[in-house]
Amino acid sequence: MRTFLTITLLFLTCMLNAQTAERPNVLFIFLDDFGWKDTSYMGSDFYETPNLDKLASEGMIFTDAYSASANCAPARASLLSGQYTPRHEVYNVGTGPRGKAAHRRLNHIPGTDTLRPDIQTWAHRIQKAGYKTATMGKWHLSDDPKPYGFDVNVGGTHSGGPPNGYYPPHGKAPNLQDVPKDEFVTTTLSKRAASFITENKENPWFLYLTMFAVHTPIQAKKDLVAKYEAKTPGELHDNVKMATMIQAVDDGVGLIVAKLDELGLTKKTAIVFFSDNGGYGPGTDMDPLKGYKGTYYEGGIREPFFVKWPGKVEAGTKNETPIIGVDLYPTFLEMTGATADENQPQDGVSLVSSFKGDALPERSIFWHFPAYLQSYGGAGPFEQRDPLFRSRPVGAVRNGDWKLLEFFESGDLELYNLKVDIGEANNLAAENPEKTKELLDIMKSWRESTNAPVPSEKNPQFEADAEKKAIEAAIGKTKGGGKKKKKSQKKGVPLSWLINLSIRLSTNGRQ
Ligand SMILES: [Ca+2]
Repeated sequence: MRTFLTITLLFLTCMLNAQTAERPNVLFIFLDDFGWKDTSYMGSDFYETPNLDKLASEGMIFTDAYSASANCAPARASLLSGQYTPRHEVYNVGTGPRGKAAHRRLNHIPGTDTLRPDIQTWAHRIQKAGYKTATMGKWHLSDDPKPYGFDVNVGGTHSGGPPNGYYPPHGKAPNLQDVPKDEFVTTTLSKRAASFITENKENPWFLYLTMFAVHTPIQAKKDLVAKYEAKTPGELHDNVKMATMIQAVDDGVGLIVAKLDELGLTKKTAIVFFSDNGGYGPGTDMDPLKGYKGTYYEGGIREPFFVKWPGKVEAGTKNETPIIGVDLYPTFLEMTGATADENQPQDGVSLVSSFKGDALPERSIFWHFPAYLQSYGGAGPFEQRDPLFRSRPVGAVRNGDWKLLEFFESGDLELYNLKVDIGEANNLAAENPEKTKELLDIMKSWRESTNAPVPSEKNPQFEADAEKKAIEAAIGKTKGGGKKKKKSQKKGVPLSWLINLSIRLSTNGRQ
């Protein structure tokens, strides 16, 4: 009997060791405000990303990967919790109303600016499974990321970025002291990442490399400026400062990849690449996608995404399945052999089967933004619904090739078939009422199931005439030209956009 028990125990230990040996290290490169076309492999004609291009070619590229939100904090709260916005209630950056009060028709839903500490993040679960966990760069969800499952924190605070931009001093940002005075923070974070990997080469690790790049300030890495000033501008991209910021990311990735090679960890390390929301409108361009950071058109939420996982993901593969930020929670758990907290709702599905080429179960994916985001100025207003706001309160759903947006101020609906209209130019809501109703019903029942609050209280400070005048003034400015225009703006303001806007303005203040 004793012999039998010993053999059984030995067998179980071997099984466990085999499983542990298979568990990959995970390097999760998460950029800030990095657009869908901002790498060479996705089609930039000006930015240079040879290291990212190589990694992408060694794994699977997802073409229809979405953030769960069009701006920073809610996207990150969804990423870390695996939950859509109505569950964690981080709806916007800050809880105050954004944009002019006289132009907002409804009271927004403030939500919270802090990820609830009782939410178990994937970092908690992965840490519990025996991994050493680190976050390096932007955190944005509380004062200190460490209670959210991280052993190591470099630079993470509640703030959206380091206090003085990309060059030091970095104020009180943890572990970003003693930085050489001319060192770009992207480089500093990459070096810290390489050190962390070296220190943990004998044990499994998960590194959340949440770069500050390429969020504003759009600030050049000085030693790269001359190179891009001498380069012929692209049709799509031509921003020299942005190009230097992107190369800094790519050079940093190169440095980390070289360290993995040197330590013999390349085959044991999975690399996942993603961004928190669309590119910054005045700085880059997602053409042919409409919109940019802050809008719920594709340019604001569709992101570059790839996974390289040696031995598990076939190199040179592409996947067109729609996936979304909340999927990464169960994905990371499955990759690392960590377990879920059964009592915590999860909105995503694990992508590991799709990494092998299997189809995911059919489903819809959702966005819920019951708030306002004011316009930038400097970017094309016709990539927004009106020139005053990148987004007014809106809900959206994607199901198969179809996407529906519902604007809560007016009840207006926009239906697009992304397969034939990736630029969301032709609103089919009136033409296809059956599909519109089908998607609206799906979205409404999802909202019920997540207790999603829909703004309905009128804003007493709203002034219909002030709004109308501001819109007309903004359109006038656009017609007059002025600033250098992006590729999509060079086409001019589409007549259909002006007609739709004037129809909507004529119903001003009715609701
Ligand atoms: Ca962002």
